Amino acid sequence: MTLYPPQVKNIEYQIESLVDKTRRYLLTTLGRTLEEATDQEFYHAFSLALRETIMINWQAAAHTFLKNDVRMLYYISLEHLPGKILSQTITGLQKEELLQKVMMRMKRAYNTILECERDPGLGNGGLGRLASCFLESLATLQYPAQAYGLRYHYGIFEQQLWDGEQVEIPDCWLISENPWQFRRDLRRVSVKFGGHAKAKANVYEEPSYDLENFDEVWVLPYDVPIVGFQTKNPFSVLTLRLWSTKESPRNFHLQRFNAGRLDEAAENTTLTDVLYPSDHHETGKRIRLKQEFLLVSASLQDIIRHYLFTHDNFKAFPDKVRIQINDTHPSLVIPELIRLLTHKYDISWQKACEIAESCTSYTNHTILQEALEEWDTKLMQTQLPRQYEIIERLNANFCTSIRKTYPNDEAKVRRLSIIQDGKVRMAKLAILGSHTINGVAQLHTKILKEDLFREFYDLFPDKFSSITNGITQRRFLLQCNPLLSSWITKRIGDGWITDLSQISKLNAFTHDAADLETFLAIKRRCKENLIDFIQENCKLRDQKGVIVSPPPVIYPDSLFDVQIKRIHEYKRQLMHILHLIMLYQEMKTNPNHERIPRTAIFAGKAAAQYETAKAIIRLIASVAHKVNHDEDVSGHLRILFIENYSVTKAERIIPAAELSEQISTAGMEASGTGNMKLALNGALTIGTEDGANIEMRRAIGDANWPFRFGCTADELAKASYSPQNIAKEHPNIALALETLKNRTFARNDEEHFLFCDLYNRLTQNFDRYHTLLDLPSYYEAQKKVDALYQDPMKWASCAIHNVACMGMFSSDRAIQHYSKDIWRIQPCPIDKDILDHIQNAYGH
Ligand code: 26V
Repeated sequence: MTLYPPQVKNIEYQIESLVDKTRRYLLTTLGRTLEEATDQEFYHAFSLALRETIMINWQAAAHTFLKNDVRMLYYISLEHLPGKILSQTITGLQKEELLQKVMMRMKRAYNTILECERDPGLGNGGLGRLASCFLESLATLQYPAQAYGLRYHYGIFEQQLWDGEQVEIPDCWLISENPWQFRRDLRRVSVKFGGHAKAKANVYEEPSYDLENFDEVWVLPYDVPIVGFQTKNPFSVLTLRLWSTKESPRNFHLQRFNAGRLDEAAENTTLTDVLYPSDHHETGKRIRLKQEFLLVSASLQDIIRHYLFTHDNFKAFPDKVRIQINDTHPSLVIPELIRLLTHKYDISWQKACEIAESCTSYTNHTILQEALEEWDTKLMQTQLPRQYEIIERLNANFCTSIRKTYPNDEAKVRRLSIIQDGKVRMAKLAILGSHTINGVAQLHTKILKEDLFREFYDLFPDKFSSITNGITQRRFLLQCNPLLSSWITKRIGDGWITDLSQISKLNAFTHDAADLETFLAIKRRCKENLIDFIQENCKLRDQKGVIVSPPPVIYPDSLFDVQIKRIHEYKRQLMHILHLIMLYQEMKTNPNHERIPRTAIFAGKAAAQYETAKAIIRLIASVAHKVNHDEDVSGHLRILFIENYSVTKAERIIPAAELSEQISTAGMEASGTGNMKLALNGALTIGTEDGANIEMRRAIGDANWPFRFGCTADELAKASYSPQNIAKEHPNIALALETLKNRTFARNDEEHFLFCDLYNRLTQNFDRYHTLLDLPSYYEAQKKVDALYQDPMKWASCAIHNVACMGMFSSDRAIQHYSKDIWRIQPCPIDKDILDHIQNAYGH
């Protein structure tokens, strides 16, 4: 009997079957009856029941990759932000309606149950979310791939605002048992730290290193299923394998404990405890280095084990394995792979270097100097003596080759050297050791080639490539915005879900009044939904964190002006709030003003030690407090800061956004991906010429990109300006700046001190973010926002046009580009015989 295409059992049967399974899991796994089960327990049992649906395809996909002996992609990343796994699974299976019926029958509220899952906050921001969009696209496009990461016990902190001050609360996402993780005891590996590297010769008489007196750590993987969207083929399921040192009792050092060295005793059990704030400057973090190596070493052992399952030598290894290094964090893959090949598998140094280069490629995600990773040589020598020896040797050979090409230019050798001033420069290691380095938007890649890594580009021009980021339209339109999605599908069919280029067909619907009105009505509904969410979930806290007051009343007719992203000086939330102060003053001084009503919505976390970013949050909160309590502007201006931004919060806010703030200093935002998510949901962008904004503008066309402002990166490179002159020429800017000093918003001495510091950063010292230089043109662009918003039909037409031009910003396009040009991998749909076989043996 062939079960493919899957038997379409009638809906009623499917509902009953899930109801049945959920009940059974409630009883057999949780020991509860349906009537007494809490929502959390119900969520758990329901997830276990739904999980059954994907297990067969998960196994079948893995077996298919093995049977076909395909080239596999391994995406290694210290960060992953997948969002809720249950919602992703439901979207992939396209079972939303059915599952709503199941829950209705079991008397549970669908959204409440979905909310029970905690977001795995295993990342800081853009880089982690990109990894998750990519994995979802890889699964949907049925590529043979697997991702690796760490299972941090505490993900990114939970952010609360206590009377405007960010407070970090530990993120205990594992507090209830997680039904979407599979502990794989069989795949446990050991990773070695410290000790002494003892040189010995390998079979080629080359140096290789034994390790003595090392510290051994056991690492256990937990697998998370990532379900691809079901197309004409059976849906694929890929694995996100997360390593943990927590659950291996052998990692605890009893001898150290008995000697009273408690911290040391527990160090290895706690290695994967916390996510580091990689978006903030940090030096000399021993545990972070151990985390990076742990991820690299465990993943490589796993990759090699997988390869050796179907091979008995390494000849085919460079053909079968592709490893993507997500930023430099996993770049120790290069020395560790060389070490394993030369030491454990008797491959010559030369050959091992070639294999490592063929297999690895590296994505750079930031050009900020202070963000480039470097490790103290001493620390690396102590923790990873063998890998350090290999890096030294790689570097020595590299320096020799530079000297050959550029004799008598020792300064150049120093600049290119991987080891410089007692530090290992990880980006240089990644460029040298891998076959491709890519930037994440065109401008970003240009800066990499012409500026940051210019001398590497001179040496290896063919290694550089540009692939603009993308986002998955399944999560960030289909799933989060059902109203807009179904309107789009009604208009152009559902092809856009798996081929976003088809969204261009929407261009035919930018003129008809009925369409424009429908679009406006949908946006309005989305805004009302967000207002309901805010009223319910965004109550304000006092200085002790106690909830004391409801959020302000928000008017659905006002323009929803949204800036949602990490708080960083280069992203210029400070410029945004200065503009709101200017608006406030304008409204106060001129009661007959004609400014449109606005609701400004901020969300985003500041790194815990990033004082300036925290001061910016404080300023936003204080301005919000004053403005929201001022009767004179009520109905015209509201300012909100939504706590604890996350993937799930993004899904709530994005559909309601009308104006998307993408206002970074030109040249500083590598790409941005929130810009794409907001535009895809019908927000218009007010933006600088930075990152992917530039490509979005080109795709959309200048006529429908009306709010461009600010200096370009080239202009900024030459710019010099005097903040004092800007203040003189623009009295409204001067007045807004004054409020930072004159206690207009500061509610106590501490705030006064912090806001004065912000004032000084903008005016006294050289502001590397050029905030005041761009403020006048930002102000003018915001005036254009007002003008266009007063003509809703025109606004709607422009917004639909923006949505229609977002086709190329799907992560499907990005993944196809990586697959073709960097990884050279082919899709590998599930083998029907394998699927049948597993289904016959295990299906019902
Ligand atoms: C790191 C650091 C560390 C030192 C202090 C300043 C600083 C600022 C930023 C970062 C960024 C860390 C890497 C990252 O998340 N990059 C983001 O990657 C996204 C995906 O490619 C991209 O869309 C964002 O523009 C980029 O900021």
